[in-house]
Amino acid sequence: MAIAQKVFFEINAKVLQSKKQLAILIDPDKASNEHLINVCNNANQAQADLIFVGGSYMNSGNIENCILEIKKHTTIPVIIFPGSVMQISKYADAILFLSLISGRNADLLIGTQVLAAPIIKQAELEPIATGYMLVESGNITTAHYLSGSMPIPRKKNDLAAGTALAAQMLGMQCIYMDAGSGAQQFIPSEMIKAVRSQIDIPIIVGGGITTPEIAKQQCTAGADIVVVGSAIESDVTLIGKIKSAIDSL
Ligand code: 1GP
Repeated sequence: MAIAQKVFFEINAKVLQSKKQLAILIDPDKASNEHLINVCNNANQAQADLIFVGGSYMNSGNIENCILEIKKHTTIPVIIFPGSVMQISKYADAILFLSLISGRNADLLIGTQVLAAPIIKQAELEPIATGYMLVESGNITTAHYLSGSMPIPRKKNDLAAGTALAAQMLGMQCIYMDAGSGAQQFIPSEMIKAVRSQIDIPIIVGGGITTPEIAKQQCTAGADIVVVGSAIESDVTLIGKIKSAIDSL
């Protein structure tokens, strides 16, 4: 039997109401329990929409403990943003079932998914089919390096739009445009606009979003969900500030 698409349904309902969403990205390697509690408290207060958990390169292997700890302190949906097939846990609410459509690395287009699919099914975890696009961001991020793939050049708006359109035609549920964690340059607004003009499915944008102004700009360009990771690691009060900024749109 197919797994219910509860989390995606909620995401899409907000998209249909043109309500912009904030996803907080937590890297389990960098999150002490104290930090997690702090993030959850701020997220609850700000009514953040989603919590993503995962990392391109994880050393500690404690994704499950991290999710369980988050679950003790919030009811905000927890979605795994997996860096590898090892990052699957039945305690999350959903998982971004990613295909790296900006690259030409067969393993990350379909290979890893073949390994992960039975594990996700057994865990009764909701998969959200996501076309994942890495975009050139000024520096080589961990995701760029580990994927062994070329990101989309930041001025090639037509390539980005065509890639996203192909993903929609293939039946993917959303697009994730990522400059990579700690990116020097966030995704250009023009590129988000070009992608938005071609597709109807939700657009997630992340990488290098460090201020409420940038988050607002990315939403105005067409992002439905902005993902903020690194900046919140150093300042949890940004959760409330970014959420108010995108709510004002
Ligand atoms: C990375 O999009 C996420 O995959 C978030 O990036 O850590 O730069 O916010 P930051």
